[in-house]
Amino acid sequence: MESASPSPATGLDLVRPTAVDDIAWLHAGYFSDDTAQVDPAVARLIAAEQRRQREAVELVASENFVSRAVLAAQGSVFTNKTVVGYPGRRFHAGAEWADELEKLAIERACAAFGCNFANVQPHSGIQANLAVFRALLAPDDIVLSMSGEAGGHFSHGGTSNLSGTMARAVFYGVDRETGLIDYDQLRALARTHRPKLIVAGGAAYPRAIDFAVLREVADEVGARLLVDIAHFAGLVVAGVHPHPFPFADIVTTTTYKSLRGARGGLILCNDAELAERLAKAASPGVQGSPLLHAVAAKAVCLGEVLRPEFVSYGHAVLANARAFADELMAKGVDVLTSGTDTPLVIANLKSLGLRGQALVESLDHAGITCNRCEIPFDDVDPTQTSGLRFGVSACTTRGLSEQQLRIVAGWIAELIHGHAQDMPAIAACEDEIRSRAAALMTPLPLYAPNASLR
Ligand code: DSN
Repeated sequence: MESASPSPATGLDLVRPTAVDDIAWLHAGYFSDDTAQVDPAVARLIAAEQRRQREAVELVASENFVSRAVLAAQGSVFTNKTVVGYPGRRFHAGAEWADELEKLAIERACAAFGCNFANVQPHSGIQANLAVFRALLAPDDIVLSMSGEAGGHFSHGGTSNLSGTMARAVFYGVDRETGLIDYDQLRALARTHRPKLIVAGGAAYPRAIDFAVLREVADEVGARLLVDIAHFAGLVVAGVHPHPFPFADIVTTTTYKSLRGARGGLILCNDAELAERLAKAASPGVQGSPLLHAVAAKAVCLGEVLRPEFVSYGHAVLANARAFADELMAKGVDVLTSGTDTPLVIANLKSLGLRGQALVESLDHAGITCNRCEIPFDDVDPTQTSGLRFGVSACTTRGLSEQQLRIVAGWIAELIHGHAQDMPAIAACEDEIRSRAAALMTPLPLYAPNASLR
């Protein structure tokens, strides 16, 4: 008689409840404890940064305060998922929710910017610009971009950046008197150099750009037009700044400045063939797996910018920037172009003989954060500069009004003039302004101090 054969191994006999404590390679609380419980050293730094953000007048132009929902999406389990490729054509399996997520972010980006195609994968604005360069240019091609001292960005062909090796850059600038783009020079350079790509936008140009003129020049010389709207994307969405479409072939932006979202970049266009080239250039061209947690946060941000409150925000940012610029000028501080059409305000310290970097440090001591910036025709070492760049996107999110920004501009002017006059008690002045800044900012809305951000 044959013996009974053993039942096939299903593995189910191995199923048993397992506690984290039973897994030797996981520390206690691996799936449950937050940073404060697991890593007090990092938690202390997060708490300190949170306090700094609450108390300082945040005027760094490339910053903002994301919503709690964006912050939570950024910290979501999508950080665990790896995909390469695009929705419906991924290299890794298990991508169904990642696909849904990315499609949602794309749909919202297209709705926000009124375009047909959006790539939401770039890790940053620079990755977005590198993808455009990779898609359109060969190393011997000419790209015509705004110079850094005129307010352009180094990822538009600057020698310090990879983009500078991807094409030969020729730079246009601004008019010495008005500080506005010198469109005649731009046209003449385009005719001479026949660029394959013309780039507009940047990091420190405060005025609206004449996109129609750029389109005309691009058409005349057979170039594509890229507009990098990183600093004023939020104003475009809110309808308080001229729209780069339909003039631009491609628009790039970061998502964390006036757009008030997660850190990252977007590439936008209207042409299917171009969109496909840009997709390949973005991934695998210049990056691999997208940061899906950032894509999740971008999706939330792009949902927020479609809400009516965001239109109010755009109006408030522009009004605040203009009030801030007006007050600086009223208090004797030169402002480039005598105003702004964006969240940016650039102070020109040249006539006062001051250096931007020294003022950045002094203002930081005084609880007001900003950064130095080159100004057109600056002859000062770029690590020092004659300019200060301010942006009001972040403090507008916290609720600062035009009147309050005028007060802040007055404090800044006080400190600038103190330096210009070699005021002996400058440290006391910084301390005094710091306490005023904290008194102004601390009561304003921000994440609850005890919220689980750690
Ligand atoms: N591009 C840098 C800036 O404008 O500050 C970082 O976003």
